[in-house]
Amino acid sequence: MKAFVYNVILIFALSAMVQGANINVPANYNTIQNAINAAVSGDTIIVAAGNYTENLLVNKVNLSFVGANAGIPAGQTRLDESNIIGYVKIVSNGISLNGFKITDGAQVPAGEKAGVYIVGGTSGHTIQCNLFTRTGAAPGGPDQFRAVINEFGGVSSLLIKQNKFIGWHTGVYLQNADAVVTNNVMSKNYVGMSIDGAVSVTVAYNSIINNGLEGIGIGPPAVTSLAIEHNCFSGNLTAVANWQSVEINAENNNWGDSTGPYNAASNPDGKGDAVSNNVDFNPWLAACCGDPLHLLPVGDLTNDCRVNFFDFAICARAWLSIEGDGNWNPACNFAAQDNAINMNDLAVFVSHWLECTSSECN
Ligand SMILES: [Ca+2]
Ligand SMILES: [Ca+2]
Ligand SMILES: [Ca+2]
Repeated sequence: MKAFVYNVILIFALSAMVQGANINVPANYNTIQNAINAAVSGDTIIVAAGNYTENLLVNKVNLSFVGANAGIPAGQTRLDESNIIGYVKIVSNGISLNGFKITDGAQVPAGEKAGVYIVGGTSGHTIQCNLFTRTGAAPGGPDQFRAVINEFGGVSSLLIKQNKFIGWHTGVYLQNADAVVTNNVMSKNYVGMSIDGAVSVTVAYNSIINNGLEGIGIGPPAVTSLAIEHNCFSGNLTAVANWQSVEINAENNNWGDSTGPYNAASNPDGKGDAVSNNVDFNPWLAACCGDPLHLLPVGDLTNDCRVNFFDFAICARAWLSIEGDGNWNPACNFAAQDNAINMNDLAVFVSHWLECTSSECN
């Protein structure tokens, strides 16, 4: 009995340690860096709306940064911003940055010009619901500022979600990364996204529009695993430019026109954005949901921008199939961690049930 009580106390003590403390800026510390310096692993730093002209060094593991717009996608109407004017340099694992505005970035010493600069070899970061803006920079000129960049040493388990990138040389620059980039808006940059040497990268459900040179540029070294799917491209000089040797999987995107992307060899009648050679873009989505900011919802297999019984019927046929079966349907493998259509996938599907993303719905 004594041992049991001791273990219960120990578990409570450990869980209290895991949860960490909340530190408020400016109530507890008047700068974000002072809050980081005072924090320990696992703490949450809550930053009120306001301007913070600081370059941040994040050097404690498992810190969460919560801005005034945490949980509000950056493409939507926002509250007053927690605005970091400068860069955020991440040198430790497990960092979450949620709900900030990052303005202009700055030169990272011995690094790049960046908004968020992730040191090579780190893992487990989430960059979510942040508005990355740069003003006064002419995309395509000498300006080389990247909103988010990881060092060439690679990064693992990086999630970049529901952010907006506008006015940068490059919105997101991944190098030898293991990352998921989803539900972001990349607009009016020189390059929306650069991907060099993708170890395992998924770029899905993003609006990639009006970028001056490329929506997505893929460079050497040769990619290991890269999927570009369910994105809406429009108004980019080139939507996807492949500069390395491995063919890129870019099926099931919309390219700004129902006739598909333009490629002189493989789709000369395409009226959408141009696509380079060595990109598999067929089949493509005929339309987004009214405009390129309205993406098809997860779970919509009939491309009507609604998740309903028509979609359910398609996946019901594939229920309990595994890869290789006659009724296997990879489009129903929503939770992709296994090669089976099962409860994991149904849970994802149900979470989107009756979702409608058409411009007619909001
Ligand atoms: Ca194909
Ligand atoms: Ca549907
Ligand atoms: Ca599955």
